[in-house]
Amino acid sequence: MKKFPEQFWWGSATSGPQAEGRFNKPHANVFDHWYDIEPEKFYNQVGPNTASNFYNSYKEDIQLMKEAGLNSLRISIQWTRLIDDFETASLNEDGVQFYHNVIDTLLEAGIEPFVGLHHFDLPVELYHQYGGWESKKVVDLFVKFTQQCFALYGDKVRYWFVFNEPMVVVDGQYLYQFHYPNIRNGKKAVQVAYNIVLATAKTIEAFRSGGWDRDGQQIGTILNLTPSYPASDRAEDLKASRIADLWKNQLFLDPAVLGEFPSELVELLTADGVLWESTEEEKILIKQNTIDLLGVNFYHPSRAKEPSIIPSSASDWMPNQYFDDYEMPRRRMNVDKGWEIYPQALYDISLNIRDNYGNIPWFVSENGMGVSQEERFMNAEGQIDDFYRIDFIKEHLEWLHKGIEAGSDCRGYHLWTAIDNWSWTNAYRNRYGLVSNDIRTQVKTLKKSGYWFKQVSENNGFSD
Ligand code: BGP
Repeated sequence: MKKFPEQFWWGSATSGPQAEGRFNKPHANVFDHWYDIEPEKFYNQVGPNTASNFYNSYKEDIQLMKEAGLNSLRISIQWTRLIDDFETASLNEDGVQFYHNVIDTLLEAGIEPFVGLHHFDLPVELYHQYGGWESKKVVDLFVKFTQQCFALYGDKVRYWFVFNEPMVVVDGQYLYQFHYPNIRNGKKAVQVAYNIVLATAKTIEAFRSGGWDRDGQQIGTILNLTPSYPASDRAEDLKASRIADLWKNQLFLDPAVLGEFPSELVELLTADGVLWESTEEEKILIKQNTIDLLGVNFYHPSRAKEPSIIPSSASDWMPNQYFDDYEMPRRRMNVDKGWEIYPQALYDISLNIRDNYGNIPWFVSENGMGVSQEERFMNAEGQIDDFYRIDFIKEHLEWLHKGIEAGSDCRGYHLWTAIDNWSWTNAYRNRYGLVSNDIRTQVKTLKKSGYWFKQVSENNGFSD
């Protein structure tokens, strides 16, 4: 039997934009807006309008989550639902009440609410008016919004998370064009990364100076870590992998946990003429306001080889001028999603956190397997027999368990996700849930993995 530490968080993550639907929301975020103007960019033209209808069905959904054994759930508060006026952070009462209801229902069900404050859902008005995360003005408006969240829900919520996967915001919006506004501008990307780090530190500062940590409440952030492995031992590949790691992982991990950016990366960006604009005062703020708890989203590793692109000037700067993706022969793939499956990386992450990040408390805040057309696995009883998801989770948990045995302070495992939900431009193509959702009828049914997960949670582990 593989037993996990006592009070281990067995749970899942979801997000406001992917679950709630746009019902009664006073503002549009960047995804809402993008869907309004270019619906053809979304799989089957399905947008975020209904999502998994959580706004209307949160009570029933939370009941299903309980049936799947969750003892904790990460939700996110949408800036565009809670706030009426972004400049003053005045409140939208319907939004205020909705999040009270959700948090109360979770607590009544014995599910600990973990609350995120930004899940790719920048208000589009703030992009059009100020350039979004390019602007430090937006950083300050965001902090005002988070202070409202702490004041409203701070007595009920023990675990707060400032950002979800900031690297995806940088990559999607500013480099590789998969989030609105789909820009390609390396210099802006670097400034946005910095501004998000600054926003994280300023929010943590506001949380602590406001006394919201008074009863042991903690604040953290959620990073998608993708350990980098070199294609070979050749010096060129080793260098490529080192820089990939600096950019993809350490850029956000180091300031969050250690309070400073990796000097190697700062030197590289300086030499290339693309370093962010910052002040000495901000540097101190970042140093002093590091996280209590780290959330790690792990889906796939990254493998790097010597790059092929040679930029001609600083204005063409892109981080991948330093590394190319390497497709290792015979690697295991999740074919539907196009991601490599490499559970051992969770062990490597565990040791990295133990050895290089002061063994900070952390948890797996997302991990999961997206599979298309899951109806093909429906059995005679009408249940989806997702044996592949059970195997996937089990293998990841085995490596995580080894990491914990080696002394890494991992406190939980959250699957992406409890109930099949809407996934950005992929909409409903790939399903991740322990519970299936028929998007035409919104009928939700536990999959085989849902029953299995409940046993794991109840036994605090599983047999080999
Ligand atoms: C993570 C996000 C989630 C979720 C997940 C699955 O990057 O934090 O919001 O969407 O990935 O990926 P996808 O939706 O692209 O299949």
